[in-house]
Amino acid sequence: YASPGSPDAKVQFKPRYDHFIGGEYVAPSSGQYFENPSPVTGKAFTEVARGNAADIDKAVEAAWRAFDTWKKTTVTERALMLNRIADRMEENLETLAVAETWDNGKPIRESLAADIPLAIDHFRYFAGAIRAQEGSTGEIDGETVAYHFHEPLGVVGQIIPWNFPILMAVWKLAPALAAGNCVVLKPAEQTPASIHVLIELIQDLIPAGVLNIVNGFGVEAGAPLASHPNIRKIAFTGETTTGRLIMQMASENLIPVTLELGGKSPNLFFADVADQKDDFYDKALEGFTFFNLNQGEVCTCPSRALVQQSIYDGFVADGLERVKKVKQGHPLSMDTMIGAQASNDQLEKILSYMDIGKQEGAKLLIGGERNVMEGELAEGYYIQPTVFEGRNSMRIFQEEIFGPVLSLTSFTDYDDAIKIANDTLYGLGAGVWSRNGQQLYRAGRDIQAGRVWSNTYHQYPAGAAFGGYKQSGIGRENHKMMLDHYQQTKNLLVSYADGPM
Ligand code: TXE
Repeated sequence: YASPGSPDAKVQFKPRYDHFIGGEYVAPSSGQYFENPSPVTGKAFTEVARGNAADIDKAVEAAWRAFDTWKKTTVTERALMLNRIADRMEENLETLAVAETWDNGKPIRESLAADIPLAIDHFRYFAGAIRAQEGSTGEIDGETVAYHFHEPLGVVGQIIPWNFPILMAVWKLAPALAAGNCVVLKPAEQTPASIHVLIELIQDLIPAGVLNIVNGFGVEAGAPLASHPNIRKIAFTGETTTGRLIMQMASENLIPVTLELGGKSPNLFFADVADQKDDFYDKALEGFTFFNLNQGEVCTCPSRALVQQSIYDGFVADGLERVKKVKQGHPLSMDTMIGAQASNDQLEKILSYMDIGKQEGAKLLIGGERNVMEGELAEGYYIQPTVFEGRNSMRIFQEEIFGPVLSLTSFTDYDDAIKIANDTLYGLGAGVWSRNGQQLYRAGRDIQAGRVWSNTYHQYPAGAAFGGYKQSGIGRENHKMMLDHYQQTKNLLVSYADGPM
C-alpha cells in the first residue's frame, strides 16, 4: 500500500482535525493544536485539537441534549445503526486499515485481518446482543409483581489507549451505544487521527451528539472527563497507575468504572508439547513468537514464556529460529510481520528495559537493539524482536515493557509452573500449551487471570469475556455481559391488589 501523502494512497489525512461535538467539527476552546507524527516515519502528518475542560463541558452538554431523544429509540433502531456502521466500515476496510497502520505503526496485514474486521464484528455482535436482551418479572406474591427493566446510564465517558486505536474505541462504543447511552470519548494523544477517519466515514449514520470525540492529553482532557460531575460512568484502558487515578476521580462522583489495565502474561509450554514434531508442535512455536504481535504493544502480550525444563533446550532453539523469521519492514508492506512502536516515548521506554535486563544479568538470546531502517523509515520507531533468559524475580519479568521483548525461563513441574505464572501483580491474560486435556483444564483454572488461552493465543472474539484479575483491572469487556456495565436496573414493584397494603 502507498504511504498517505502519495497520490495513490488509500487514505489522505486532513492537515488538521478538530473535536467532534454535537455532530459538528468544533475548534478547541484554547485555539491550540498538537502535532501528530506517524511512527512509520517519525514525521508529523497532521495536527489535532488540544482539548481542555471547557471542551469536555461542551461535549458532555451536547451528549445530554442528544440523550433526550436517543434514550427513546427502540433496540431495533439502535441495532440497525450499529449494523449500518459495520457495513460502512466493511466497505472502507482498506482505508481504515491504512489509516490505522499509519497512525499506530502496526503492520497492515494485522490491521486488515484483525483490527478492523474485529471492530466491524463487534458492532454486529452488540447489535444482535441488545435485541436478544430481555428484562424479567418476578412474582412477589399473588398480587404483587416485580418487573426488571434495563435502562441506559445516560452520558458516559471513555478514555482509550494508542495500541489498538480503532478497536479499543469500538470495544467501548458498541456496547455503550447499543445500551442506549451517549458517549464522550477521548482518544490517546499518540494516535488521534485514525478515529477521525472512521468518524468522517460514519458520521451521517449517527444522530448528532450521540457520539462525541474530544482530543487531547491525559491531564488536560482525560482528567476533566473522568472527573466530570455529569457523566454516569467512566471506562478506561491504559496503564495501571493511571487507572488508579481514574478510580479516585470516579469515587468523587460515585460513578462506576471499568478499568482494563496492564499485564505481564505468562505463556506455559508443558513437556508433552514436544512429544512429536507435528502440526501441533508447530502451532505451539507460533504461540511462542506471538510476543511480537502488534510490536508487543498488547496488554495481553505473552511477555513471559515458561518452558518445562525437560524440553527447554530443544524447544527454545526451535522457538528462536521462528523468531528470526519474524520479518520487520515497512508497516504498509503485506509481508511485514512487525512494524513500528507507537511513539518515541514508547520506543525509549522499551530500550531502557533492554538496558535494565542486561544490567540485572539476564542473558540476551536474540535482538536487544533499536532497528535502524532505511529511506522513509529512517526516523521511525523500530525495535528488534528480543528474547531474554532469566528469573521471574527480575524486573523484566515483573514490569510491563509493552514491546517485542520476551522474558524466558524454565519450570520443573506443574506446581512450579503455576507458582511462577501467578507470581505477578497482574492477571489479564495467559497461555497454556499441552496435549493433555486434564492438565490444560487444571492450569486454566489455577492461573489467576481473566483470560487463559488454551492451545491458542491472541484470539479476541466479541463473544468471549475479557478483563483482568488483580491489578489488571475491574470489570469485563466484550461478551453480552458487557451490557450490564452500561445499564441501570429499573425495578417496578407493582401491587395489583385492591385492599390495604
Ligand atoms: O498510558 P496512559 P501511556 C501501559 C504500557 C505503556 C504505559 C504507558 O505499559 O508503556 O502504559 O502508556 C489517558 N486522567 N499501557 O502513558 O497514561 C491518556 O491520554 C485521565 C497499557 O500512554 O494510561 C490516554 O488516552 N486520562 C495499555 C490513556 O489515558 C489520562 C494501553 C492511556 O494513557 C490521564 C496503553 C489522567 N491523569 C498503555 N493520564 C493496555 N492495558 O492496553 C493519561 N490519560
